[in-house]
Amino acid sequence: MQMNSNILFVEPPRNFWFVMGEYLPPPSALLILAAYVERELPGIDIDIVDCQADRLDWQGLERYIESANPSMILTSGFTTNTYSCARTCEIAKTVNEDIVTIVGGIHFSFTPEESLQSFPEIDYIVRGEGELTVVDLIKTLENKGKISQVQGVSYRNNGKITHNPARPLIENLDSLPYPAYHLVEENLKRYHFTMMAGRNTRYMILEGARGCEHQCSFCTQWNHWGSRWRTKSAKRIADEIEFLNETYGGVFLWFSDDHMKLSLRENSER
Ligand code: B12
Ligand code: SF4
Repeated sequence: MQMNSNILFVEPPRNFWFVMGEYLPPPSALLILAAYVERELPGIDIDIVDCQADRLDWQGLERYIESANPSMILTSGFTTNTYSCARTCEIAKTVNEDIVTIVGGIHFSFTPEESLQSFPEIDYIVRGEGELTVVDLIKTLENKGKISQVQGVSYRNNGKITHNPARPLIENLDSLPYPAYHLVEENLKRYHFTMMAGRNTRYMILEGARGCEHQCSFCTQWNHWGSRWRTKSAKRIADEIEFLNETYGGVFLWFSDDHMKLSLRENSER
């Protein structure tokens, strides 16, 4: 299929977590999603702008969007980053109101109704696991198909907020590609976490597993991932570590796992 979209993943300017001292993290969720979109929709032109690493403020982001001229922008938010995601979408719409704005991540997954009410600049919210849904959504937008058939999406339909049914989770996490660090290769030397590994140690994030079976009342993660713990195989995790280290010189590798359950990867090769 010929794809015309030019999509821009945006890591917006953010406030830092002062408790953790001085650090610059890679935009892990965007790298994981971009890798999947790139593999499944090879005709699509994909770019990632990381405003932290490129030291872009809001004006800089606006200029970047103007020159990239994307047809869609995608951004990701924890609760603390909600306003920066909304502002990113607002800027995109100021540059060109035809740019389709898509957000996802933990905060928007839990608050789709409230978020679509509060932020008219957001067109689509991808709830929960993003890979399959975002590919389906991009294809459907490209083909001018029926958004009502895209599972896991919330959106405005003739002014009415609509929440399509949830999408089942991916059963085999080994089927996911490695995160698309090649799309931020220029920035790799900048990612670091001083308190954990020093100023000059290359910091990368990878996933071994998603979710958790416990249900701590203060935690959003178990609910976000359907109260299940799914893991990649031990071999896949080892291959991914080797790949990040050998290809990109990643030395401080931070596992994003909600629960490590190291001893319980019993179905995996050791
Ligand atoms: C690594 C990490 C960090 C790193 C930085 C990460 C980064 N990339 O910027 C550091 C250490 C700096 C950090 C800081 C903080 N963190 Co933190 N962090 C994590 C951790 C462990 C992994 C994040 C990750 O990469 N996950 C893997 C990705 C793939 O998962 P995901 O984001 O959910 O994405 C999937 C879907 O949600 C969806 N999706 C996500 N985004 C998008 C976007 C689009 C467009 C689409 C279509 C889909 C989509 O698709 C993805 C793939 O399926 C998570 C826990 C976790 N396991 O997620 C906590 C977590 C995100 N952090 C959390 C918190 C609270 C914080 C802080 C606020 C802590 C504090 N008290 O100050 C700060 C915020 C700093 C800031 N201003 O950004 C909470 C957020 C809870 C919430 N309700 O928002 C989490 C969930 C931990 C927890 N158990 O509660 N964090
Ligand atoms: S991820 Fe941690 S805090 Fe959240 S439910 Fe599981 S054990 Fe509890």
